[in-house]
Amino acid sequence: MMTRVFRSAPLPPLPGLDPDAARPVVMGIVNVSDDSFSGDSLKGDAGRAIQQARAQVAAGAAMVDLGAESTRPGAAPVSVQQEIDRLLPVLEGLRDLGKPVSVDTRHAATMRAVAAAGAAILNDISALEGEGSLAAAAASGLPIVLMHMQGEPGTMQSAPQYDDVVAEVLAYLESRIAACAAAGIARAKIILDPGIGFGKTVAHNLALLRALPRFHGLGCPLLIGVSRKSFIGAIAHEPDPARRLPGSLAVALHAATRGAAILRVHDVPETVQALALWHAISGPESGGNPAVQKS
Ligand code: 9MG
Repeated sequence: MMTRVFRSAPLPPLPGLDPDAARPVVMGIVNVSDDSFSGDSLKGDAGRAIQQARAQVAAGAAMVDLGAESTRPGAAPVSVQQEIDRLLPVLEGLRDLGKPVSVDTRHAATMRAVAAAGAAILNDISALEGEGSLAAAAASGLPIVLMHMQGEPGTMQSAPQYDDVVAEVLAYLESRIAACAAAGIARAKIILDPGIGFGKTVAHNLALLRALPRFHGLGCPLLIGVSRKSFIGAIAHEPDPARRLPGSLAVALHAATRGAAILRVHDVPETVQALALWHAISGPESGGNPAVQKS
């Protein structure tokens, strides 16, 4: 019998985080954009964002991801200055959080500003393809999330097309790791994300989720974001993103079983509880390694 081990590479060292944790860690989403697909926008209210991040950590989030630009198709554009103006007061208010604060941005100027203000991770849905982003990220010295996206947020869902979605996303991420290496960013600083829902049909998303073990071959930990996304709504016939928690948990546990290191979620306490049960049943104490599957 062949044993395939689906194991994530260790996370980059981050304050308050065990890089070899036996279960995925939860990244809580804190949205300070004007709108968001999931209905969780705090509309630039720094006080509420700080409160929400603290509540997420109290509920078991190992880190939070702060974003000020909506990626919802049709969302109003935000200038780089507006983005920085929304992010900095929140980062300032979270200096004593005790957990890493990731910032979701595609802009080099924002990367520089948030790195100076205490961000611990840069999460870029455009995988540092923006002008100056590779250099800004390298200069920050911070761990980076490189995500795959086909097209631009405004139009990415109009007609996504691939010959082989898994092969193409793998090749793209490998090419961005190489671009990072050329810019002086070591593989050990990189976290990879196949970009579920970013320029993908339902079938593309499902193919990528089935193929998650193949992404470990790239030698970096995996971040998976599926929380409340529209493919869950499409499969579950649930148009309201706020009512997609059951489907989000099902997919999160699928990703956990396949070695995801970070799960980016809206519903922190619920995901933490689901993972605790998953871990109690299948974790190392059970005699079975959750990251090992027999075939
Ligand atoms: C900002 N953002 C929204 N969805 C995301 C996802 O799935 N992954 C990452 N890395 N960022 C996301």
